[in-house]
Amino acid sequence: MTMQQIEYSRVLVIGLGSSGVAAAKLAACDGAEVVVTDHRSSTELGEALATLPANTPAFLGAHPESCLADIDLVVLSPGVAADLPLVETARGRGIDILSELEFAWRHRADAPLIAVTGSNGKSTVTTLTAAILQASGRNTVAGGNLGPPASQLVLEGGWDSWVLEISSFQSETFVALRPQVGVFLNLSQDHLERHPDMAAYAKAKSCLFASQTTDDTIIVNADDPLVAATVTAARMRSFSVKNEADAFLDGDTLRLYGEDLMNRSEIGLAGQHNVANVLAAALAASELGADTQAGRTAVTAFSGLPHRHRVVHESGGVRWIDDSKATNVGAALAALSGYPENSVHIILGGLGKGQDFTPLAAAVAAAAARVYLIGADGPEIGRVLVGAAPCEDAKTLERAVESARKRATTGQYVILAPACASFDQFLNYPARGDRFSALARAEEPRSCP
Ligand code: UMA
Ligand code: ADP
Repeated sequence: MTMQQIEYSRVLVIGLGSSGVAAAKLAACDGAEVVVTDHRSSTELGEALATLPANTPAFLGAHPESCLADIDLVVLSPGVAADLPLVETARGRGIDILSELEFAWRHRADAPLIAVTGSNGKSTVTTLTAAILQASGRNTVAGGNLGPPASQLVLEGGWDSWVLEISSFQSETFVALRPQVGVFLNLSQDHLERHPDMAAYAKAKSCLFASQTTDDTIIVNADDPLVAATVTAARMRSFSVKNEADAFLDGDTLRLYGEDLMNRSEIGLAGQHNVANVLAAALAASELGADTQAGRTAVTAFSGLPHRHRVVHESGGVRWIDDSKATNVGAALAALSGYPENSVHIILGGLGKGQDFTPLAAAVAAAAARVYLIGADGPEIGRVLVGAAPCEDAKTLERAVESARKRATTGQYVILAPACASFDQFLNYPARGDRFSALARAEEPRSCP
């Protein structure tokens, strides 16, 4: 099998989550011999194994070196670290190594790709960009980090252009992936549990633009100096909510290349950050020929994705907002911005991923009536918020909601925007958000476990 610049006949796929399984199926469709490995056992993997092509050799429970025998390509799931010993061994032997996303892309390098990265807003911008292109009559699909995996999109086929959300886990091992349009939304601390420091995280993000040429476009946030300074050969287009740019907010009007796009009141999503997201999506879609009117219609119809700052309940004049996807400090700051002083009961905490929580203090002081701390790193957040607002170490979401219900009064908000990952107490962020919604809607106070 020959893909763009790589020939392979026997591939090892590491990790059997959604992307690994899709990559294994895609490799089998290529006619390659497929071998898989996962550090979970067959019992833990359960259904994932059943969905693999029949008789796929599987090394489970560990990653033994023997699984590299005769392998000429290794495909990495995003959750697999690039310095895993098995990957280092493969590298030492000169075996080609590709992330699942680049493996998929090499099957469809002919199709126009818009690739979206940044610390926050990727899923929103990816979804909106695809919606604008679809409204303009293009046969565009969306996927990548927000799912479905890129390999799954290739297997399904039937489209002519794609918009992929790219995480730093995916881009850090990019070799030649070259998006016709790259979008860089913003950069703030995240995933320091995986990347050794902020410089390494930023470098992993910038790999998305490294193979672009002067024929390609990079769309950058002019309001974020780190992003605006990205080094690339691609022609640069910029968006801003502060100053004039290719797409910018002019008073209450969003302008795209000097033309009126829409009034900000037509955007169905709250917050200045979502104005920035709309500007980025409009610019990106315009690179593939999107129609301005269709773009306006698509943006107006878009009511946001679940668990991203959505009102899930209202009772007694108190609004309950699920922003469980605010898994880093940058997103929690966006969640707090624009609320009046003393109006927000905010739930913070979970797994902090090595972040510095200090920037939260000013935003909490400006908007919060009270803070409810949960999870493993709740106490660490409490330490930086001393003096900013009254803090309560609720420990669990249940206790936090119960306490907030007693204290929040008409005109106030209870917001779950934890600035942390959820894995210490929940399966994932959607499970945390769903639990919050269920607790919010239960009018009777619940007893604590
Ligand atoms: N595994 C190993 N060895 C390792 C590490 C993991 O065998 O050293 C195995 C695990 O046992 C598990 C499998 O790998 O069976 C999991 O692989 P994965 O973590 O890559 O999970 P997938 O289900 O393939 O999901 C991945 C993304 N996950 C991560 O980046 C952690 C999903 O993003 C993405 O939706 C999916 O591919 C489709 O592209 C999730 C995510 O949390 C939502 N992303 C992070 C974020 O958004 O902040 C980056
Ligand atoms: P990502 O895919 O990068 O995680 P999402 O669109 O899923 O981005 O949003 C994740 C979180 O970030 C949510 O809490 C959302 O409200 C917030 N958010 C969305 N866009 C931005 C932005 N441009 N800047 C800061 N925070 C944002």
